[in-house]
Amino acid sequence: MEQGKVIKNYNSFYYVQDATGLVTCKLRGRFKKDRCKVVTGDEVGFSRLEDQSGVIETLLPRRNLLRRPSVANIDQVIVTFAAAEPDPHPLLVNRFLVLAEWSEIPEIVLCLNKADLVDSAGRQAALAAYGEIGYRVIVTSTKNGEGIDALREQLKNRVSVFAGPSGAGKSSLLNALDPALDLRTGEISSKIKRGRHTTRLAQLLPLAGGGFIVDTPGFSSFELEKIEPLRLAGYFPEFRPFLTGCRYRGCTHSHEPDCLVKQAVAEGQIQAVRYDAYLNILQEIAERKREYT
Ligand SMILES: Nc1nc2c(ncn2[C@@H]2O[C@H](COP(=O)(O)OP(=O)(O)OP(=O)(O)O)[C@@H](O)[C@H]2O)c(=O)[nH]1
Ligand SMILES: [Mg+2]
Ligand SMILES: [Zn+2]
Repeated sequence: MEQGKVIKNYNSFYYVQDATGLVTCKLRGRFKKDRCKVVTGDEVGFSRLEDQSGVIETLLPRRNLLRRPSVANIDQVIVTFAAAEPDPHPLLVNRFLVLAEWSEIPEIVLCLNKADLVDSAGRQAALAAYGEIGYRVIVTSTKNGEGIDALREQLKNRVSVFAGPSGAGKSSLLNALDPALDLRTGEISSKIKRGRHTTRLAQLLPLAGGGFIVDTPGFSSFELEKIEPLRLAGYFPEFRPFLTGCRYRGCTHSHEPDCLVKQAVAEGQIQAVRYDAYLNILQEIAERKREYT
């Protein structure tokens, strides 16, 4: 049996990349009744038919899985946001960060794009805020080329997903990295995006220098309701040192007295904007839970 990576899934066809090239595969029947879904990014074993097409026989264990779009085995997420136009929306950026942490993506990098639109004070503020948490921040501009080489280096030989608000410049960045990708840009209207022609087709696009990237549509809202409320704080890396030692076991770090997280916020060790994002998501999760139970 041969082995390869699913780079695209369209209707019932799976395009599997192996060392020799791209093989068009179908699924062995038993996958269908197992309700075991093969998604883009999966490593699979397949057998070859006479016409050189393939049949997927086995699904190898996944390292992680991102939902919407469904992509497996991601090495890193590049959370992209604009320094201006649209103005950065910290809650939205923080939601993307939580989504990536929850999905167990090994590396999370921020990309501050449209640096050409702000002065150095504007970019320093954004850099400091996220750098303090411990995330790497790459500052880019597709208009003057700043940071494109650094980004290309970060992507080399890895599977990277670009996520972030609509209009941040994700597709533009990918085109700047590799003009052969020729992705569509500038469509900010979300109405168009939800139209019937817009399949949320997640595709691994090979990069010229090695590696794959996934461009995602800039959804402005997504649900984090599957997160366990008591686990949420752990998805904020800078909260972790404060998570053991609150007075109450099962402290949600919201209303309880003698809470080390709240104390860290008061002392400036945790940024207020991050704590606000935490409370906001916590409330959303709690409401959903009530609806379902
Ligand atoms: N000034 C400036 N404009 C940029 C930059 N990068 C992209 N843009 C512009 O921002 C707009 C949106 O860019 P896209 O690449 O389509 O943004 P996106 O993140 O892919 O958006 P969605 O696909 O809707 O999620 C386009 O008009 C781009 O020309 C940049 O570095 N500086
Ligand atoms: Mg785009
Ligand atoms: Zn607490």
